[in-house]
Amino acid sequence: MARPGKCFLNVAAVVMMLVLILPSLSYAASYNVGDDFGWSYDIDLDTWVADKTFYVNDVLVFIYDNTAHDVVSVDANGYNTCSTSTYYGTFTSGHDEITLTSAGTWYFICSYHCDFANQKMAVPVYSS
Ligand SMILES: [Cu+2]
Repeated sequence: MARPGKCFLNVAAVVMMLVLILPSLSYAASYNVGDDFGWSYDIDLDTWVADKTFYVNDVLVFIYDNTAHDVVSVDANGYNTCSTSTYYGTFTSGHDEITLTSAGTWYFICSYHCDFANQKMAVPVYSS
Protein backbone atom coordinates (compact mmCIF):
# COMPACT_ATOMS: atom_id res chain seq x y z
CA MET A 1 0.00 0.00 0.00
CA ALA A 2 2.08 2.92 -1.29
CA ARG A 3 1.42 6.31 0.23
CA PRO A 4 3.72 8.69 -1.59
CA GLY A 5 2.01 11.70 -0.08
CA LYS A 6 2.96 10.69 3.46
CA CYS A 7 6.54 9.92 2.40
CA PHE A 8 6.88 13.40 0.93
CA LEU A 9 5.63 14.91 4.16
CA ASN A 10 8.24 12.97 6.16
CA VAL A 11 11.04 14.17 3.87
CA ALA A 12 9.74 17.71 4.08
CA ALA A 13 9.66 17.49 7.89
CA VAL A 14 13.28 16.29 8.02
CA VAL A 15 14.39 19.07 5.66
CA MET A 16 12.56 21.65 7.76
CA MET A 17 14.24 20.36 10.93
CA LEU A 18 17.68 20.62 9.30
CA VAL A 19 16.93 24.13 8.10
CA LEU A 20 16.02 25.09 11.65
CA ILE A 21 18.88 23.28 13.41
CA LEU A 22 21.90 23.84 11.15
CA PRO A 23 22.12 27.63 11.39
CA SER A 24 22.13 27.50 15.19
CA LEU A 25 25.04 25.04 15.10
CA SER A 26 27.08 26.98 12.58
CA TYR A 27 26.85 30.22 14.55
CA ALA A 28 29.28 29.02 17.23
CA ALA A 29 32.61 30.57 16.31
CA SER A 30 36.09 29.79 17.50
CA TYR A 31 38.67 32.50 18.12
CA ASN A 32 42.40 32.15 18.67
CA VAL A 33 42.99 34.72 21.37
CA GLY A 34 45.51 37.31 20.20
CA ASP A 35 45.59 35.79 16.71
CA ASP A 36 49.24 35.10 15.78
CA PHE A 37 50.51 36.53 19.09
CA GLY A 38 48.47 34.08 21.13
CA TRP A 39 47.61 34.72 24.77
CA SER A 40 50.35 37.29 25.29
CA TYR A 41 51.12 40.76 26.56
CA ASP A 42 52.74 41.54 23.19
CA ILE A 43 49.32 42.38 21.77
CA ASP A 44 46.76 44.88 23.05
CA LEU A 45 44.09 42.44 24.15
CA ASP A 46 41.48 45.18 24.62
CA THR A 47 41.85 46.06 20.95
CA TRP A 48 41.74 42.39 19.99
CA VAL A 49 38.40 42.03 21.81
CA ALA A 50 36.95 45.34 20.65
CA ASP A 51 36.40 44.55 16.97
CA LYS A 52 34.63 41.24 17.59
CA THR A 53 31.21 40.23 18.84
CA PHE A 54 31.11 37.14 20.99
CA TYR A 55 28.03 34.98 21.48
CA VAL A 56 27.11 32.17 23.85
CA ASN A 57 28.77 28.90 22.77
CA ASP A 58 31.61 30.65 20.97
CA VAL A 59 34.99 29.21 21.91
CA LEU A 60 38.12 31.09 22.96
CA VAL A 61 41.34 29.22 22.22
CA PHE A 62 44.21 30.34 24.43
CA ILE A 63 47.56 29.34 22.94
CA TYR A 64 50.66 30.19 25.01
CA ASP A 65 53.91 28.96 26.52
CA ASN A 66 52.68 27.30 29.69
CA THR A 67 56.08 27.72 31.37
CA ALA A 68 55.54 31.50 31.22
CA HIS A 69 51.77 32.07 31.33
CA ASP A 70 48.49 30.69 32.54
CA VAL A 71 44.82 31.58 32.04
CA VAL A 72 42.66 32.32 35.05
CA SER A 73 38.93 32.95 34.70
CA VAL A 74 38.07 35.52 37.34
CA ASP A 75 35.25 37.85 38.32
CA ALA A 76 35.21 41.61 37.73
CA ASN A 77 37.04 42.31 40.97
CA GLY A 78 39.73 39.80 40.11
CA TYR A 79 40.10 41.45 36.72
CA ASN A 80 40.34 44.95 38.19
CA THR A 81 42.77 44.02 40.97
CA CYS A 82 44.65 41.18 39.25
CA SER A 83 43.55 38.89 42.05
CA THR A 84 42.95 35.17 41.57
CA SER A 85 41.32 34.75 44.97
CA THR A 86 37.84 34.35 43.51
CA TYR A 87 38.61 32.49 40.33
CA TYR A 88 36.32 30.22 38.36
CA GLY A 89 39.06 28.15 36.82
CA THR A 90 42.78 28.06 36.13
CA PHE A 91 44.04 26.67 32.85
CA THR A 92 47.65 25.71 32.32
CA SER A 93 47.87 23.40 29.30
CA GLY A 94 49.20 26.00 26.86
CA HIS A 95 46.29 25.24 24.52
CA ASP A 96 43.04 25.78 26.36
CA GLU A 97 39.67 25.90 24.65
CA ILE A 98 37.11 27.70 26.77
CA THR A 99 33.48 27.72 25.68
CA LEU A 100 31.60 30.89 26.59
CA THR A 101 28.59 29.14 28.08
CA SER A 102 26.63 32.15 29.30
CA ALA A 103 25.94 35.75 28.42
CA GLY A 104 27.64 38.52 30.34
CA THR A 105 31.22 39.66 30.68
CA TRP A 106 33.88 37.00 31.01
CA TYR A 107 37.18 38.02 32.58
CA PHE A 108 40.53 36.36 31.99
CA ILE A 109 43.91 37.18 33.45
CA CYS A 110 47.40 35.72 33.37
CA SER A 111 48.38 35.35 37.02
CA TYR A 112 52.02 36.08 36.16
CA HIS A 113 51.58 39.20 34.02
CA CYS A 114 48.21 40.73 34.86
CA ASP A 115 49.37 43.56 37.06
CA PHE A 116 52.61 44.78 35.49
CA ALA A 117 52.11 43.78 31.84
CA ASN A 118 48.31 44.16 31.58
CA GLN A 119 47.84 40.61 30.29
CA LYS A 120 44.12 40.43 30.88
CA MET A 121 40.93 40.85 28.96
CA ALA A 122 37.23 41.43 29.52
CA VAL A 123 35.04 39.70 26.96
CA PRO A 124 31.40 40.77 26.56
CA VAL A 125 29.28 37.77 25.54
CA TYR A 126 25.82 38.17 24.02
CA SER A 127 22.98 35.68 24.12
CA SER A 128 22.27 35.80 20.38
CU1 LIG B 1 51.49 35.82 31.24
